[in-house]
Parts: sequence; C-alpha cells; structure tokens
Amino acid sequence: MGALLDQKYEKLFALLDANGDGVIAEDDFELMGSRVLAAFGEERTAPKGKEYADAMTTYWRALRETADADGDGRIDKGEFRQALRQVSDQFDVLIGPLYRAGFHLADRDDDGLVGREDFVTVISAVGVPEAEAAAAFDRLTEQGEQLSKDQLMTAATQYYCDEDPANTASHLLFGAL
Ligand SMILES: [Ca+2]
Ligand SMILES: [Ca+2]
Repeated sequence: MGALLDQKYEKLFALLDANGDGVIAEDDFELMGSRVLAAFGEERTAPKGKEYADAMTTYWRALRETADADGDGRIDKGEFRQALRQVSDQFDVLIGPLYRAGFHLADRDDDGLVGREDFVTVISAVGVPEAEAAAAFDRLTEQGEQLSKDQLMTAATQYYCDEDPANTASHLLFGAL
C-alpha cells in the first residue's frame, strides 16, 4: 500500500476507534453515530437519522465481514488497513452512503449545500478538532461559503481511494495527517 493511503487509513482508524481502546468494534460505531446525531439533535427514527444509522451499519458490516477473520467482532489496526483497502473498492455502495447521509444531516435546509458551521459540526462530531475541520472546509471550497454534495463525495472518494498527492484538499478532509 502507498504511504499516503496508509497515513489516511491510520487517521481513519484513530477516528473510528471512538472509544479509544485500540480496536474497532460495533460499540465504536454506536458511539460515533450517537455523537453525530446528537450534534444535530436528530433522532435515529427520523428520516435523516435513520439514513445515517443505516449507513453506519452498512460500513461496519462490510468491515467486519472483510476484516474479522476470527469472528470476535474486534478489528485491530492491521486488519483494518487491509480490509479498508478491499472495502474501498466498493466505495459507492459500502462507504459512500455514510458520507451522503452525513451531508444530508449537515444540510439542514435541504438546499443541497452545506455551510462552514454545519460542516464543522459534523466533522468535529467524528473527532476532528474544530480548527482542523474549518481548515478542511476552506480547502475543499477554495475559501467559498458553501460545500456541495458532489464536492464532498469527490473528497470522500479520493480520501479512501486516491494516492495522487496533488489532491491535497481531499487527503486532508479529516485534518492533518
Ligand atoms: Ca474501540
Ligand atoms: Ca443547506
């Protein structure tokens, strides 16, 4: 695996290990999902809350089925890196839904655009410091005021799948590597 992808997956592991115990398990997804929904005051039963919770489940199941060879429900860093590489091959169906759902949560007025404050809310809810989340927004929008869903999905796809160092804004979606 290329060094850049490795660095990005390392960052994702640290964020997804929401309870910080060194492995990724279902409780981490529960915790992260709760934090994100709470940040927007959204219930799991509401349409956007359900979309997000379902997308978390899809992502977790894909990881578990790919990575958890011994079936103990815990994924360590090495297993994670290998599995994510495979899962990312099906980004659109296994990972993309989570980013679309996150965008929908942040797009409170449903106009297809997300402003800086709501972007910072969702990105910091997954564990990125606010200042880094704000800087990520400014890079992605090239200092613009609103982020489109296409811009976010391009950035997310490149984060998981792309190793071209020129795509800096995407690689720094979750802050410094
Ligand atoms: Ca954990
Ligand atoms: Ca909006």
